[in-house]
Parts: sequence; structure tokens; C-alpha cells
Amino acid sequence: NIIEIPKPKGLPVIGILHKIDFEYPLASLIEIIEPLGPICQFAIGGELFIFVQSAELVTELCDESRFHKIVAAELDKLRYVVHDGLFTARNDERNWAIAHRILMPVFGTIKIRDMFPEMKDLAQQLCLKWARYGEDYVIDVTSDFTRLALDTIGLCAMGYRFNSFHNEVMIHPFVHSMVRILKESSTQASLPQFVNSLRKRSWHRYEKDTSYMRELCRKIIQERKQQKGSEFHDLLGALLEGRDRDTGEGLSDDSIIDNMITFLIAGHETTAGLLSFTFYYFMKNPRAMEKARQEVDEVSGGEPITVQHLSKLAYLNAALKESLRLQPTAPGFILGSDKDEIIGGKYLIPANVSVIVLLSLLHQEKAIYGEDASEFKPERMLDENFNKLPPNAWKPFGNGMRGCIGRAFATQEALLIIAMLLQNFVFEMADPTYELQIRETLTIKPENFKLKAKLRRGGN
Ligand code: MNH
Repeated sequence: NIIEIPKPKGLPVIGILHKIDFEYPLASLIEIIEPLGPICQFAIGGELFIFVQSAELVTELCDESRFHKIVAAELDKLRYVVHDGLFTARNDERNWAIAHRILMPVFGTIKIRDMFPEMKDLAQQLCLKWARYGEDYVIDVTSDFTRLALDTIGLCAMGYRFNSFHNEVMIHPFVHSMVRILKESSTQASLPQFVNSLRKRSWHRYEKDTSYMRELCRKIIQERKQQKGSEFHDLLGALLEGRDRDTGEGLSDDSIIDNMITFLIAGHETTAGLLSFTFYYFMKNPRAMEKARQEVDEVSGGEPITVQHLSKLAYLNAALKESLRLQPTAPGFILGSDKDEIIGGKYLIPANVSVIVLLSLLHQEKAIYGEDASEFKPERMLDENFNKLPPNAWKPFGNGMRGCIGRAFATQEALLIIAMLLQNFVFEMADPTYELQIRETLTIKPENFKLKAKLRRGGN
């Protein structure tokens, strides 16, 4: 009773390549996949992929005794830059297990709360910048949230100040290198190998960007090693000093660099996207925004935001979850098995084939979220409703052991900056007719989304 997994109509040699827009590969994929139902299959760049987008099938895939993370497509290309760092390590690589055991305690809720003062320092810099702009200035929201998120992960993870707010025009060259690398990895993943090997100039750029990023991290490590005597409780401190409790081993400098770049990449694009999309949905749903603002005012009593306030912002927390439901800024993850598996009682998943969970489709399943699945309604994510969702219907942070290690970090950062912004400003769309455009790198972010910010009277 095995039935064939549906395929889109394609051309014999190039398959569906002609249907992929390289500026918007994800949007192209979704267009192909959506009409094919809960599961489908086709080749990209010569490799077969299966796409799964119903909670029922995803639940079987999320069973870690049957399936595990597969490093394929863009992630596999990124290994050229960060090797077996936490995010890109294959499931059986020992450096993953060592780094995971060393880092897990540093990402726990208590340690993250200790980072609150640094996070607040940078959040204040953003608020000051927007206040200085004045109410007629057109703010490029995504670009400022990207500055904030990069500076925050740089400062909290490795005591490094990118100082993105000190320079109005220039973005730190690390960001340019990183954006190019993410884009190039995704382009490489959609092209056959023989085409990639012809793209000499892109390769040259890729190598240059890689060595620039690695050198910057090497310098940060050297500086840290010279500050002997002082103790550091951040991620870099853990990477340098940490010994694995199971094997007694530490990480080599090269592995540490792999993981530093990993945090800078994984820790800022996704968070910047989350902040930007949340503001986009707030602007399009002013009632939701006012509800969040009222909650912030009530919880804080108009006083500066503290770490204790954050856990009381239930509605804002739900709004972030709802934003990640509609715009999962890490758009998917890939699973597979070492042996043939059957899911849904009838679909054969052959050994070692990559199965992609596409979150934007999973997150809008009508059977689960209803006919209004595409609408922004934070209420459905309040604990009492969220806890009633079927398992694995909301997976923006991935799955199990290989799920996001930075979730508490990202959540604290996002709650803090949004609470501070709502406390201090009222906002207006610079262009009220703006329709959402999405820019794809490895992650997704709104493009050309512009706001004006006006200080609230009696704000602080
Ligand atoms: Mn994060 C893994 C989403 C913020 C560091 N992250 C993942 C995965 C998803 C994800 C999905 C699983 C990917 C996969 O299975 O291939 N992460 C997010 C989102 C946000 C986010 C949506 C913000 C919003 N992530 C962060 C932050 C950091 C971080 C902040 C660092 C401070 N994430 C990681 C790392 C991994 C990861 C490291 C890899 C973990 C592992 O495999 O052990």
C-alpha cells in the first residue's frame, strides 16, 4: 500500500530549474509545492528532495528515534565557511556533541538573564538613534534591527562591539561578507555542481569573505587571551575555557572560530527578521499593537523595563510567536534517516534522502489554524490556546537535540527592544500603501519596510 509521492511537472534534464527565481528561491519553491498537498518530491541541483508540510507527517519526522537532522542544500555549502560548527555539523560529528555539551549551560535562561544589561545598553542606543532622527525621518526598520541584533550577539557572546550605531552610513564590513556568503550558499545550493565550478569569480569572493570573517574572529580570540586574569562568563569564555564533562576535551581555536561565526550568523539575521516582521504586522494590525503597548505600560508602570517585566508580557510574547508562525525567519529544516522509513502509512522515505520541512506552509495548515490561518492574530498564541495546538504545528526553532540553542536569547532580546520602543514611540508607515516584500538570504526579512517614529508624550 505504498503510494508514489507526488511530483510537479518538469522538464527532462533541468527538472524544475526554470521555475526557480534565484532572487526568490523560497517563494518559487512554495508556489510549486503548495498545490501538491502535504508531501511532494523533486530534484534541485541534481539532488532529490522530499517536502513535507502537514503537522501529522512532520510529527513522524520529528521522532528522533527514526529521523535526524541532515546537513544538505545551503547548510552543506556553508560548511565551507564554518565546517562542523554547531549549526552545520553532521549529526554524528564529535565536535558537535562536545560543543553542544560545553555551550548548553551558557544558553540556559539564568545565564541569558545575566546578559540583560548588555542587551539593554544596545536597545537604548537604538531608541536614542530613533529619537534623534525626529518624527519626519524615514527609518529603514530592517536595517536598524539588523544593526541591533548584530551588536547584541557580538557584545553578549564575545564582548565585541560592532558599534553599528556609531556609524550612520556604514554597516560593519562583517555584515556585507556575511550577507554575500549566505546568498552565495543559497545560489550554489540551487545549481548543479558543474555550473558551480564555472562560477570562478563568485568563488573568489566567497573565499575572500570567508577569510575576512575568520581573521576578525581570530583577532577577537587573541585580544581575549591577552586579557588574562579577568573572568568572562560569555559564550567565548565558555568556548575557550570549557571542557567537555564526558571527554575532558576542549575545542581547538579553529573550532572556536567556526562557532563564533556560527553564532554571529545564526544569532542575528533570524532575530532581526523577527523584529522587522513583528513591526510590520503591528503596523498592519493597529489594534494588536495598541494591546501590546497597553500591556507594556501596565506591566512597567511607565518605569524603565527590567528583566522581571519581560516574563509578564504575555500578549507581546504571543505576538512574537504569531509573527514567527506567519514568517518563520529560518524558513525550514531538513531531516532524514539512515534506513528506508514509511510515513503516513503509505509514503516511502528512502534512506539518506533529504526531507525538507517548509515552515510557512506547515504554519498555515487550515485544518489546524482555521480559515483565517493567514491572518495575524496574537490571541491564538496566548498560552491557553498555544498549549492546545496539536504537536509540531509550530516549529520555528527546529526540532529536538538539533533545535535552536539561542531561543531564550532571541526571545529576551526581542521582548526587550519591542517593549522599549512601544514605551517610547508611536509609529507611522512611511508609505501607507506598502505591501510586504521579502528578501531571502538563508533567512527571510522584509524589504523596503519604512517607518516614522514619534516620541510619545510623557514617555521616558
Ligand atoms: Mn537558532 C538552530 C531558528 C535565534 C543559534 N535555529 C536553529 C534551527 C532553527 C533556528 C529553525 C534549527 C536548524 C536546523 O535544524 O537545521 N534561531 C532560529 C530563530 C531565531 C534563532 C527563528 C530567532 C528568532 N539561533 C538564534 C540565536 C542564536 C541561535 C539568537 C545564537 C545566539 N540556532 C543557533 C544555533 C543552532 C540553531 C547555534 C544550531 C544548534 C545545533 O544544531 O546544535
